[in-house]
Amino acid sequence: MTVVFEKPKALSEVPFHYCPGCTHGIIHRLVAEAIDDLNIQDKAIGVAPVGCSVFAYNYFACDMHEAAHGRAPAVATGIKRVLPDNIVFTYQGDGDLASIGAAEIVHAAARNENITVIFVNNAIYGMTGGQMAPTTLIGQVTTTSPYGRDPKLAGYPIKISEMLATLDGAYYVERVSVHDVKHIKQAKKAIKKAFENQVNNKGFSLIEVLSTCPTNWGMSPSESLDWVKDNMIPVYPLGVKKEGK
Ligand SMILES: Cc1ncc(C[n+]2csc(CCOP(=O)(O)OP(=O)(O)O)c2C)c(N)n1
Ligand code: SF4
Repeated sequence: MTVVFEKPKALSEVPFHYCPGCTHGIIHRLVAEAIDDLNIQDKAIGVAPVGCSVFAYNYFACDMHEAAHGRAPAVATGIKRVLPDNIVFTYQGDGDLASIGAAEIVHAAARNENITVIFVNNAIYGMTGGQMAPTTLIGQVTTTSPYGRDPKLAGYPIKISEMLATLDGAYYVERVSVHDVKHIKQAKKAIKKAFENQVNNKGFSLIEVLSTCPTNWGMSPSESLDWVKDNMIPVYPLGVKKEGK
């Protein structure tokens, strides 16, 4: 019988703990498929964050290192500099990367560290119960913005990809989404390219992936996919923000 679908080798035999409809699982799969396609499982080292993806170290079948809140790019920098022949990636949520870790990501990009960053933007702090994140949309209701995010009080959403694309050091920055099959395929290409760049010593690559949090958005899985399409993409337009120096 022809095998038409199988689990990537770079994913462990461990069931995900993610909520139904959460697209963290799809993004994990795309990362693992990229590792398989490039045949780099033996030399891949991932850095896991805080947030719902904290257990990434259980899911990726490669060496993994845990980092404190936001510090994954700094930890990845250290690992890559000591082990330059390894392929080092971080997997971080928006609370992790755009809030407490804002300095780490800016400076890793500015230094053109030869690492791959997977930035999962679900516009909310998922794990801790749905508080406002730097990426929360204007008017979006969260547990800490019960009347909707008001820019007068809480500022505007931070467009990390556009911001990093202004840095001379950043090599490749692209925003993708996983709300439907067409976009999942595009996301797969971008994630693979971000790893390929590191293999080819091109430098810092970051893929921002628009993701869902049905639990804290208070929506069904299918409503949350529509919400990404209708509400997030207009604020966070997809596409390559920077490629090459
Ligand atoms: C130093 C530190 N401060 C705060 C926390 C609490 N904390 C854990 S996860 C999290 C938010 C994570 O949100 P995000 O990165 O968006 O990931 P998601 O859960 O949405 O995937 C926070 C604030 C922590 N673990 N460590
Ligand atoms: S709380 Fe949100 S981000 Fe976390 S696993 Fe559930 S749906 Fe995903």
